[in-house]
Amino acid sequence: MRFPLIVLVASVVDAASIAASVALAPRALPNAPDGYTPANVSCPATRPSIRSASALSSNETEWLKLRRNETLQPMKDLLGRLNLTGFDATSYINQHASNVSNLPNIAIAVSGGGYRAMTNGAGAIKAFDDRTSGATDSGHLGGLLQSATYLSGLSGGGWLVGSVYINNFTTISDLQSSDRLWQLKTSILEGPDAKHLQILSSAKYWDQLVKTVDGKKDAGFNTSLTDYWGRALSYQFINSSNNDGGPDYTWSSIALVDDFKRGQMPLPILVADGRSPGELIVGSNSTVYEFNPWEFGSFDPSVFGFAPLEYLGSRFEGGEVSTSSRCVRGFDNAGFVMGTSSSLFNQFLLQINGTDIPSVLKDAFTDILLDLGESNDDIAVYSPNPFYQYDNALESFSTAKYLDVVDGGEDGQNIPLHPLVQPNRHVDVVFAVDSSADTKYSWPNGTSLVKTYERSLNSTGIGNGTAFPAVPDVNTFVNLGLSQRPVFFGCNSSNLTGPAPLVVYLPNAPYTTHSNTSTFQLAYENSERDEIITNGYNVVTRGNATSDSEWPSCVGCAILQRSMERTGSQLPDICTTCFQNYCWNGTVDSRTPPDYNPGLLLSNTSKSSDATRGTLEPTVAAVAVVVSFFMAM
Ligand SMILES: *[C@@H]1O[C@H](CO)[C@@H](O)[C@H](O)[C@H]1NC(C)=O
Ligand SMILES: *[C@@H]1O[C@H](CO)[C@@H](O)[C@H](O)[C@H]1NC(C)=O
Ligand SMILES: *[C@@H]1O[C@H](CO)[C@@H](O)[C@H](O)[C@H]1NC(C)=O
Ligand SMILES: *[C@@H]1O[C@H](CO)[C@@H](O)[C@H](O)[C@H]1NC(C)=O
Ligand SMILES: *[C@@H]1O[C@H](CO)[C@@H](O)[C@H](O)[C@H]1NC(C)=O
Ligand SMILES: *[C@@H]1O[C@H](CO)[C@@H](O)[C@H](O)[C@H]1NC(C)=O
Ligand SMILES: *[C@@H]1O[C@H](CO)[C@@H](O)[C@H](O)[C@H]1NC(C)=O
Ligand SMILES: *[C@@H]1O[C@H](CO)[C@@H](O)[C@H](O)[C@H]1NC(C)=O
Ligand SMILES: *[C@@H]1O[C@H](CO)[C@@H](O)[C@H](O)[C@H]1NC(C)=O
Ligand SMILES: *[C@@H]1O[C@H](CO)[C@@H](O)[C@H](O)[C@H]1NC(C)=O
Ligand SMILES: *[C@@H]1O[C@H](CO)[C@@H](O)[C@H](O)[C@H]1NC(C)=O
Ligand SMILES: CC(=O)N[C@H]1CO[C@H](CO)[C@@H](O)[C@@H]1O
Repeated sequence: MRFPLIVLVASVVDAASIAASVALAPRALPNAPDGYTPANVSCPATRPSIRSASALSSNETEWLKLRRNETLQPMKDLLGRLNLTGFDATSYINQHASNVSNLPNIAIAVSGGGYRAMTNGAGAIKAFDDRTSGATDSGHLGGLLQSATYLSGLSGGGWLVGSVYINNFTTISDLQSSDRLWQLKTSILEGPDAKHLQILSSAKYWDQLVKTVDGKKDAGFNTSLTDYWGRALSYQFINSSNNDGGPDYTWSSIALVDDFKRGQMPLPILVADGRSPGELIVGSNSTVYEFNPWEFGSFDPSVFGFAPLEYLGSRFEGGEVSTSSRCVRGFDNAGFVMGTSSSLFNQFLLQINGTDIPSVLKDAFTDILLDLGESNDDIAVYSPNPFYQYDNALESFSTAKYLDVVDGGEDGQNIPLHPLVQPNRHVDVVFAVDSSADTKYSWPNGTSLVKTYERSLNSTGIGNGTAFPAVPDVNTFVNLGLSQRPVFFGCNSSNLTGPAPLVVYLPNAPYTTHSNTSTFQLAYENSERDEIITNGYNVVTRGNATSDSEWPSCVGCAILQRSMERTGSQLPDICTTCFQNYCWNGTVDSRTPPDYNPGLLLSNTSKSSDATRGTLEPTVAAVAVVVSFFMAM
């Protein structure tokens, strides 16, 4: 009953603000009871409770039946387009459709890295989306998104996933042509481009923003910098018709959208890390949390439980909301969830001494850091802790009154692979888009994969039964060019320590533009934004197969490998060449490489090497504004 009512409310809101209407209709749903402020509501008949992470939720299990079926036609179409000579995609899929679990189970993961990651990742999603004009032409990869079961994002990659899902599974092209969303010309610290929209001045923006957070604070909830950060992000990523950053949009409302309920889009998952009290640097033994549309929680042994996302903020004790308590809704604000996954302000602060900025600013920042550190105010506070006195959780988690949750990349696993290597999810292949800034000039060097691999080695501890393909050290990545072109890891499933997906590593590289902007560059002209998106398109398609005409076929081989192994089928002939060219074969070269500073890979007319993107100029401006923001508080 609730769903139709909500739709009604949404359309009333829309009608009231037709003047501000744009091409993108607002979705998921503005269904929070009191805007940004979490509010008491009556508990549903089945009171919300914490469940063990030993299985998938019944919600996900039921939904997967629909989704896996929905991927079959897109997969036939995609594989049919990938020039897999001698392979009949339709008959293979039809032959196994009665047992869908035999067919490929595809996931896509988009890494963190601020706006660089959002835009480079957007290029990947644009290329994978069969709704993008031209994306189903020969040499392209459109339809991979429609074939995927899961889409995970973290930090800047989470902004991308959030922008798509909160706005009704919109396309990247529509986000690019929107006059309200993804407007990065003015930095988030100034707010939406007032001159352009004539709606909101910076002062008004900050006023609105602070008031909404005050509402949460006044209602008795702990707030932190992440609340402000998440509110600010929302003005760029949520197309609320009131131009108020959609304070009433929840992440859990994604589960209520009709197309999602019918399994017509992949399952979106955002990742964040846990940080122990008093800890400043997140170790690789951190707890990795996920937000899916139904739940918040972790498969890690430290928590090993999931809370119903819609009722986060309720007072759980021992896994139950006591009959004397009311339930709370509206805590899982969509911007707050995106902000949690990207609470990079503390990373930012931690790196301040390594930058060239004037010492005056450094000192100011160090003071702020001390203040924030002392009150633990530089993280997202999840209070009350849903895992309070929850039996499965470790004592340090089950006794905490609140959880500290931080940017999903802080443990070094900057690609959100954790949800996708859970054995219960049975993922066959992950397309892992890496926009990390590992090297001096802000290119990836495989660090993220190394971290995830290392974590999996402690299978009885923090790895908790997960497996991951072997990957080489970061020096090898650079020396062998494995961070400059796609590489497959885990091609040979018999060389794994347990069931694990084949990983198609897609590192950011300069195909048509230098897409290595600083993580802390906060303002982008639309032209620069769009060039990086196009570059990302070229990264995953290898320049629409101009760098290697066999690349599309090789993507097909990666998709099919695990499935054909299960069904005892023979891979198409071309896969032999593909695996020779793209599978890492165990070779290492661990010598320290020279600085990695590649020139453009596709254009011969353009300037040679342009390292300026890696310098810290934009940071100075950003820091100055951030300082004034902190000072103003
Ligand atoms: C959301 O998108 C779907 C598919 O494009 C469309 O049918 C539906 O009308 C859209 N919903 C809203 C509220 O715009
Ligand atoms: C999730 O599953 C539970 C139990 O089956 C059900 O009560 C609930 O409505 C489901 N949630 C959503 C959003 O569909
Ligand atoms: C599977 O998906 C197809 C295409 O969307 C649909 O027609 C069919 O009813 C679905 N089957 C099941 C069992 O859901
Ligand atoms: C398809 O593959 C064949 C053999 O591998 C090759 O000769 C042909 O050029 C490819 N076609 C396209 C459109 O890439
Ligand atoms: C992670 O390791 C650090 C340092 O060894 C330790 O202090 C901390 O308790 C560990 N955390 C967990 C959750 O095991
Ligand atoms: C930066 O360095 C100074 C001097 O070494 C130190 O006092 C300060 O705590 C450092 N600040 C940060 C943010 O690490
Ligand atoms: C790789 O990246 C890490 C940071 O993620 C950095 O510390 C290391 O120096 C880099 N190494 C190379 C060879 O690029
Ligand atoms: C494995 O994980 C456990 C629990 O998190 C920890 O106590 C142990 O030190 C870890 N072992 C290694 C080799 O990292
Ligand atoms: C690949 O196709 C996309 C989308 O049509 C286009 O923007 C891009 O320029 C193409 N890349 C190359 C190298 O032609
Ligand atoms: C393994 O790959 C390296 C390059 O990465 C290549 O030089 C070597 O010949 C390959 N070895 C085999 C056995 O294919
Ligand atoms: C095979 O597994 C071993 C042991 O985990 C590892 O050292 C090696 O690099 C793996 N080879 C490949 C090609 O993944
Ligand atoms: C496979 C595996 O090791 N699973 C463990 C994960 O952690 C929980 C909680 O500690 C254990 O109960 C599982 O056995």
